[in-house]
Amino acid sequence: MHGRVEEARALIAAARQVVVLTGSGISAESGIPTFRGAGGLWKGMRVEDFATPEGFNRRPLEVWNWYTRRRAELEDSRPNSGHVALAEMQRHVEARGGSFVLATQNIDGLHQVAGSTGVLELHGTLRTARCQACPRRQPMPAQPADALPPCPDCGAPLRPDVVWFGEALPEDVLIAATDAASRCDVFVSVGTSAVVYPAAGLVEWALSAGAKAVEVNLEPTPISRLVDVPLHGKAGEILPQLVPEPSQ
Ligand code: BJW
Ligand code: ZN
Repeated sequence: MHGRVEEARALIAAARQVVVLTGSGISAESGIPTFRGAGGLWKGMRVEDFATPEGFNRRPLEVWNWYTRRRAELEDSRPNSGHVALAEMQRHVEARGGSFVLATQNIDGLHQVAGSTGVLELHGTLRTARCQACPRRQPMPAQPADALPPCPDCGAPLRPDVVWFGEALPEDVLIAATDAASRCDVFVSVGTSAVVYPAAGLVEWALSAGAKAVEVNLEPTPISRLVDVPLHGKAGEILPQLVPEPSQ
């Protein structure tokens, strides 16, 4: 494992363009549950009820309040050493004139709190709600509601500003992530089961453009056999070891 960590660090230290894709595993050490697997957010729940537009249309208030509860839990969450390492990695790559793009499937905003900039939020954000009818966005409340709040501009009901199954990802964000993946030298996948598309396809864009790929995940995933350097362990322990030394 040690040698493989060195190998990954050397790839990142030499890269001109680095793309990192993160998933819920990077926030697990901040106390935010992942989705799948034992102890996951969806354990005992039907995904179709809470993560699809149909589920929201069937039981809007129940889904809305599931998100207000998650918003409230975020108040006590802080970035962990994995988030901090990625912010440092960005500063390092940019300081030597390279480009660094961080695309995340997470809606918790912890990368930005840790200091990452230009983060591409592929699945939206828990920090805002949006109107179902007009462009209005406003802070997502952390208190449960008795009725779905109306949009102050047009009166239509608000919804969480996230991307559910069957919905398109924000077009500009997806284009930016795909472009960056297709141009990078090194692609790093962190804390994701790599099963949800189109995010899970970004590594394939990178590999087919000739990039080297690194995976940091607690357990093997469908992309483990595709990547050059699979690293299995906690993101909060491995990522700090991948940040190049200041002189590198
Ligand atoms: C650690 C760790 C530690 C733990 N350190 N690691 C058939 C084939 C292909 C695609 C499809 C298909 N049928 C349908 C589709 C499309 C569908 C899809 O991909 N489905 C698959 C599941 C089959 N995709 C979509 O619908 C997307 N939209 C789309 O395709 O639109 C097309 C379209 C175009 C034009 C018009 C209309 C439509 C949208 C996907 C949206 C996903 N949304 C969610 C919910 C967001 C809001 C919320 O948070 O509530 O996003 S679902 C959920 O999964 C969430 C996550 O971002 C996403 C990914 O999960 P993630 O982050 O990977 O979490 P886990 O739990 O799965 O994995 C965590 C990993 O971390 C594990 O491996 C652990 O081991 C590891 N770990 N601790 C390191 N300390
Ligand atoms: Zn509105």
